[in-house]
Amino acid sequence: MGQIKAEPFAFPAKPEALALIVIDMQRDFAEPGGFGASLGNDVGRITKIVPDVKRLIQGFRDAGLPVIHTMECHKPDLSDLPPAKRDRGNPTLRIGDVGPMGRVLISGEPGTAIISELAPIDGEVVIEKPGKGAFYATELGEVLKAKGINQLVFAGVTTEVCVQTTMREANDRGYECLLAEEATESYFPEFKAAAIAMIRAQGAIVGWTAHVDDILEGIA
Ligand code: TIU
Repeated sequence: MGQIKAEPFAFPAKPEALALIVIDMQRDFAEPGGFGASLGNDVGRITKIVPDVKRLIQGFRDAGLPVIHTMECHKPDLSDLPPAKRDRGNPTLRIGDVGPMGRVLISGEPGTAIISELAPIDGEVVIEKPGKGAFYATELGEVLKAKGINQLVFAGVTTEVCVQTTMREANDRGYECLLAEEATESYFPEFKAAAIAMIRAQGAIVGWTAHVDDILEGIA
């Protein structure tokens, strides 16, 4: 492993320091009846990336590199859900309400689970996060430090919300960040395109972006 072909220039991958973070590939964002759909979004856009996310995860597993999963969710008593978050967005179902897949975005509920095709395997870390960013109010920073990780490849949803927020948090904490373009998606194609452009602008101001094929070739 060495360089991964990327934009705006090659990503200097270090095998001992690299992990994959798969953000919020949960039923609540990808299936009808969940939180994403309740906000009025076309969740079919999210399911289309599943094959690319799956082969990226498999590539990291095959290379013996860590795969870390995140889930946006809250405690059943909603004590980690600020009213400002619960009240916003005018969804038909609010976080904590009972929907067709159980209580929306609540830890342990069926709709909160990672979709079955991308389920974590034994030994993989799963971070439950109450915010859009995966570092806020979670153990992610300590987990990465313990593993000696300082380079992160990102996949998951949505590109401009939880993925970009987490990349920005990671960038400020000193991690080198690479976004896998076909393994992330937004409900809004123009937002995905804009997020990719702004991440890699100004000489990788937030990080790099790369195609899944080039990442898999680089870590093989
Ligand atoms: N609504 C939306 O685009 N995203 C979220 O609420 N969460 C994540 O991005 N995971």
